[in-house]
Amino acid sequence: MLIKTTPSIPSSEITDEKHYLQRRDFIRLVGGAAMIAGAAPWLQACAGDSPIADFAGTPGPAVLPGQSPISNVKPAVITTTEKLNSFADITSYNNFYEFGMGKNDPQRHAGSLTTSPWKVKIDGHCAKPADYQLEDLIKPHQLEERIYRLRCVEGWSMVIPWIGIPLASVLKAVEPTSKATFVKFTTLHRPSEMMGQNDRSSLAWPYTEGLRLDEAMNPLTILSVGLYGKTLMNQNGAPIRLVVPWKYGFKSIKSIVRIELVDRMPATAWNQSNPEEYGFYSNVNPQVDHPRWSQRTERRIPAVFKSHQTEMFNGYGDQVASMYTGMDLRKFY
Ligand SMILES: Nc1nc2c(c(=O)[nH]1)N[C@H]1C(S)=C(S)[C@@H](COP(=O)(O)O)O[C@H]1N2
Ligand SMILES: [Mo]
Repeated sequence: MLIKTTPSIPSSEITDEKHYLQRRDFIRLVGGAAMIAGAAPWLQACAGDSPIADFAGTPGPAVLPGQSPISNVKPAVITTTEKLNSFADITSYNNFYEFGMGKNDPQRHAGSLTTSPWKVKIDGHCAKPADYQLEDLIKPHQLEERIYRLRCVEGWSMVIPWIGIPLASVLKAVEPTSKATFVKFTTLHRPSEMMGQNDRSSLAWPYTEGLRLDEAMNPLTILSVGLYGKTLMNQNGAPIRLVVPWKYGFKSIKSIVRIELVDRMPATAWNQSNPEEYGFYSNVNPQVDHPRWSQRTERRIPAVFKSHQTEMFNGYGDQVASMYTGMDLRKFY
């Protein structure tokens, strides 16, 4: 599948906030035109194939300790015109059990994690397995901004302007063989810096996740290295994490050190810890309640009440539903 592009806008037109807002309007118009043509209306980038020099994604607050600015980002693929969550929301209300189970624990404790140098091993059923330094993994690929909803299985959600690269480009570079049918992801295991990993009662460490190969290759699936124009804060999964916007948030594994092409469905952290409540697929689905709560609605942070209707596939059905034909949407997977 291709992400459709339209002619590029000179960077001179998009560097300040006023023009940035105009660009958002432009994207909406492009979306309307594409709908008439029958293409996926919302999966539209407004840059050409070449990066826009110095564009860094949606402007955020000044660079904080531990962050670096990002440039040469392909402007947003707009999937939603909903209001973005603030940088403060996105970096203070987190799930990252390696740093504790409270929502504010990751912000308070994740600073202890050393994220540079960082290596990512990509191996398993592929012709060109590699041990990458993070920079070498990212460099050959075009950074893009992706504004996605994130829906946690707990019933809260946010809208986040991620910066990342398509996982498909990274996997193609290692040339998966015909045996590769699933992809397994593993988080760093370093109890000396991730104090939650000393707590054996929460999850089996290191945290692992998995996707079917076609899910991993879907153009919506990205490896994110930043948001709001800067590198990720540790609490969001620095320096590199998965983002799979049509699945519950726990599939979007943080601080990845290994990506393995495998030939069977891998064990995954939440499914292992409680298979009755957390499936492998875990596609966002308002029709299938969690055993302990409804999934019909969600609380959009920072709201206190559940006032948003949860959408099938988190609203990304146009792009992903065809991967699940034959699956009964009323069932738990
Ligand atoms: N390694 C690791 N990855 C993780 C988690 C975790 O505890 N450990 N929590 C998951 C859950 S439940 C959610 S909702 C998202 C939250 O991402 P955010 O904190 O960046 O919003 O990260 C996911 N990735
Ligand atoms: Mo979550």
